Amino acid sequence: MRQFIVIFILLIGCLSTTSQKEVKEQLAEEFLRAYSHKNISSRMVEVSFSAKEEEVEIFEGNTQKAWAYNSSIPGPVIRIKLGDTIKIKFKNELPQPTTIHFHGIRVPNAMDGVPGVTQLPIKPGEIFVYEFTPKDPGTYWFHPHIRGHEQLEKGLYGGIIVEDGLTFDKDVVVFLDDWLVNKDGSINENFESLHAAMMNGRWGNVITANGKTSEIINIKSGERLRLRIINAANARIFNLTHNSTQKQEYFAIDGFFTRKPKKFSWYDLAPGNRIDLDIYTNESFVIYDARTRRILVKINVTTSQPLKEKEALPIAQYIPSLKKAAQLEFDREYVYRIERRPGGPVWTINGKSWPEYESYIFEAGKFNIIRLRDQSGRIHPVHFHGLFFKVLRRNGKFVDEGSFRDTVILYPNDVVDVALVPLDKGKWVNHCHIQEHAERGFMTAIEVV
Ligand SMILES: [Cu+2]
Repeated sequence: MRQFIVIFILLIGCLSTTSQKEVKEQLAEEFLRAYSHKNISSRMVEVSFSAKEEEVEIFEGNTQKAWAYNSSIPGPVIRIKLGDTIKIKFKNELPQPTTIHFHGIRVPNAMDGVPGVTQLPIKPGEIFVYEFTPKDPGTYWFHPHIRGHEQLEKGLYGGIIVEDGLTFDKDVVVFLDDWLVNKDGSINENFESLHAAMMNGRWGNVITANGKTSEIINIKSGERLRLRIINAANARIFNLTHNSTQKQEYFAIDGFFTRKPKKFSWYDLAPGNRIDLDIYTNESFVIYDARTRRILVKINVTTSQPLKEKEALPIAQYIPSLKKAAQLEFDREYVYRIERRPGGPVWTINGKSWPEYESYIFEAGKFNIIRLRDQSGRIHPVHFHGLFFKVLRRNGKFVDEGSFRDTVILYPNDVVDVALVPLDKGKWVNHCHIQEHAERGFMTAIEVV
C-alpha cells in the first residue's frame, strides 16, 4: 500500500512538472507573438553626431556650460521607419570616456553601449560607429551609459523614433527633464552627493519640457496630435495628468503599442519610460505634473469648431494577458538593498554591487518570471536592456496592464514580478534608472544563450 502511495505521489509530481513546463512553453509562444511586426521600409539611414561641452540655453534665458549631442539639449531626434537600418557615426568630444545606449531598442548585443559588457568605453577624441535595425516600432531614446549621474544630467540625450505607418496631423516628441541649478543659474556640480545616491536620486529645481519651462503645441480644432513623451530626467518621476474635459487616450508605453488605446487620466512616468498620447480636442488644455503642479505641455487650440466623432486608431497589437502564469512561482529573485562597504554605502542586488554580479543564464525563447523586491524603502525604476517584459504581479496581486514595458517603478518596499522571454543572445544588463543608484552599484546582468 505504502509503495502505491509513493508511486502515486511521484506520478503526480511528474505530471505537475510536465504541465508546468507545457504551460511555460505556451506562455513563451503567446509572449513572442507580440514581437511580430511588419517592416514598412528597408533603407540605410546614416547620421553622425558628437557629444561636446558647450554653452547651451538649458531653459529660457539661461545659457550655461553643459554637455550636448550636436550642440542642442535635447539632442537630435532621429526618425526612421520600421525595417530601416540606422548607422550612427559618433565622435566623443567630451573630456571623459562615454558610450551610447539606445534605450528600449532591441539591438544586437554589441550595439547596446554598456562599457565593460558589450563594448569598450569610447575615449575622448575617438569615433565609434553604431549600426542596427530596430525590430519594433515606437518611441525610443538614447543616452550615455557611463557616469550617467553626470553625463545624462549635463544634457546628453536624444530620440529615436521608429515609425510604424500610423498617420497623425502632428507628431511631436517631448523630453521631460529637470535641472539642479545654483542661484546664478549654473548647473550644480555636486554629482557625487551621497544624499542623492542613498535617497531617491538627484531631483532638480527647474523642470523642463524640450528645454523650456513648458512646451506649447499649437493645433487646430480636431487635429489629431501624437505626443510622444519621454522622461529623460536622472531621477524624477513625473505624475502626468491633464485638465482637458474631453477624453484623451494613450496607446503606447515604452514604445510598444498597448492592446488597445486606454483612457489617459494619470500616468506615473519614471525615468526611462515613454508614453504616446493621442490628443484630440477642440479646447485648449494643459498636461501637468500633479506632484509639483508644474505645467509641462500646453495644448493650444487655435480654431474653434465642433469636434467630430473620433476615428479609432488602427492598432491591433497582440498583448497576452498571461493569466495562466498568475500562480506560477518566480524563477529568479533580485533583492535590492543599501549596504555598508569600506568607502561608503552602496546599492546591492542579492548582496552584490556592480561591477560584481551573479551571472544568470537564460535560454533564448524561454518564459521566465523575475521577482524584483525592494528592501531599501526607496523608489526604483528598474530597466531591462534587450527585451520587453510584462508586469505579472504587484505585491502578490495579478495585474494585466495591457502593455509591455522596459522600465517599471518599484515604490518603497514593493515586490513586483515581471514575465519575460529573452530572445536576443548576449549579456544584457538590468539596473535602476535613477542614475545615482546605478552609479553606486544598482546593476546586474543576465546572459541569454
Ligand atoms: Cu534605484
